[in-house]
Amino acid sequence: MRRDFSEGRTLSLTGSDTVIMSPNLFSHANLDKLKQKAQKTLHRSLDQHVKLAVTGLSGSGKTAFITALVKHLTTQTNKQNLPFFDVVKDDRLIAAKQVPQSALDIPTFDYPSAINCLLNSEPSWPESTKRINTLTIAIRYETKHGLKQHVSPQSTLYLELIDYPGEWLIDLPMLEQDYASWSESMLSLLEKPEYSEYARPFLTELEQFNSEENIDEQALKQLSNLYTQALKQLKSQTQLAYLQPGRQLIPGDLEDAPILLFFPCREKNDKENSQYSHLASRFEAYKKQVITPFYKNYFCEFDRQLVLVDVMSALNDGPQSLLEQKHTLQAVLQSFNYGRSNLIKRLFSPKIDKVLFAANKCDHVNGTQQVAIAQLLHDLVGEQANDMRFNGVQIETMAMSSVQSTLAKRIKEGDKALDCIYGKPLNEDEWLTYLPPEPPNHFLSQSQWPTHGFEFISFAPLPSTKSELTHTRLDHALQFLIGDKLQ
Ligand SMILES: Nc1nc2c(ncn2[C@@H]2O[C@H](COP(=O)(O)OP(=O)(O)OP(=O)(O)O)[C@@H](O)[C@H]2O)c(=O)[nH]1
Ligand SMILES: [Mg+2]
Repeated sequence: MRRDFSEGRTLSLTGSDTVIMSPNLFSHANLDKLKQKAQKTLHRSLDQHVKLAVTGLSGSGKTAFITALVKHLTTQTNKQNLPFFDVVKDDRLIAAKQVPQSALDIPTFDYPSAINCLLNSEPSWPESTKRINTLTIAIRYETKHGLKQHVSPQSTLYLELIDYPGEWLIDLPMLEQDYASWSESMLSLLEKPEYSEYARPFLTELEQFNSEENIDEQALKQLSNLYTQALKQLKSQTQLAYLQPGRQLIPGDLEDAPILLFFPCREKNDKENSQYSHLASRFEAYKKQVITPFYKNYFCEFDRQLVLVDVMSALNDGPQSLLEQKHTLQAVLQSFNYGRSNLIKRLFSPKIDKVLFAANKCDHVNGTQQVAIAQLLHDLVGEQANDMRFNGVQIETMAMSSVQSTLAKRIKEGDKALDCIYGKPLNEDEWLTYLPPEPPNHFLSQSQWPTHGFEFISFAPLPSTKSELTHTRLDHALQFLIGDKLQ
């Protein structure tokens, strides 16, 4: 049924939908408005929000990655720069820009400072992160397929990123422990020969500590400070990352708060008002009031996850470090995504469907060696990756450098060509041509370790030309992490 609009009263859109129209309402202008409104509503419903968890231990390169991502998406979106990022390759990326974040209670990622460091005439790395912060990037693009293309040639993807001190990530496995089991695991670690020298003042004082006595805040504070000192020493002198509680290293807003004043103790004592029970209740309070809200508020509901790993620093430090890195990654990943305990299940609703493991800073080795670095990482996280795949998560492992610090340089030595790297070592004035040691492509035990160990050098970021950054495989990473959301 269809009547003349100018006179009519009734318009049948489908066989059953009957809409009563006033003739003077139904001018062309109004029809256009209605169309626009309908399109806007559709656009809005087609816009997508993606929360990307940028995960990694302290110093793994989270802040540098976020800075590089913002820089490349906002000002360097050309095919030469991001050839494997489909939306750029297909000329469909319209523009990307930072937009107001939805979380109003945490600071905004300080992109201007971070990018200034990297683009400076004497480039330097952004500072280590001291507080949680966040940033949202809106990416407007032309759609490619199906329904979207039919109704709307454009869509927007809101990409939400969170940056935080890597030390805080290490606290997550504590949620599955009670004070006694946590104490046992931390003390066994500190007592290992390679770490005990850094923890000696704390361990010696702990021997004198009587956990049965009534609460003595002063004594607890003193031992707690010694424990924090031990953690700080281990952080600065070794590559050990499993240092709990993370807030004793980077307190954020909790500087000097009593909730941080606890340490591991084996002398179990259930007496009410004993030092031990006081420590145990502080430990539980830390879990409940610090760790749980942090993860609940900021870490649940992620869609995608990037796990950055600095394998070369662990190799530099020796076999024990590599082993510790493997264990730390296992512990964190297990509880992060697919914790088996009910508590973790209640805390998170894991909906992450893609995880990228990236051996970061791969420009510390030459192009051929980068393959070995990616294989080594694959070996380190193999078990977790397998669990995730079993749970339906898509996994990829690659070697990447979000900000490049070296150039490839081939030099001749007699008949041989040597694939070197060229850059300015951190804190040095002279540029260096360096032949990196051959990295292993699988996990090495102590007995397999080469006699002279490994020496990979860290470099300052490359000076930028035309205020642009360079990268290694950042485009591959972007394609894997969000490429499918930009179709
Ligand atoms: N070559 C290279 N080095 C990098 C890269 N990203 C980070 N680095 C090095 O790693 C250091 C730590 O990087 P950050 O980005 O601060 O690491 P983070 O994970 O944010 O560390 P926290 O804030 O302490 O948790 C930098 O100071 C650089 O020396 C990269 O893409 N390439
Ligand atoms: Mg950081």
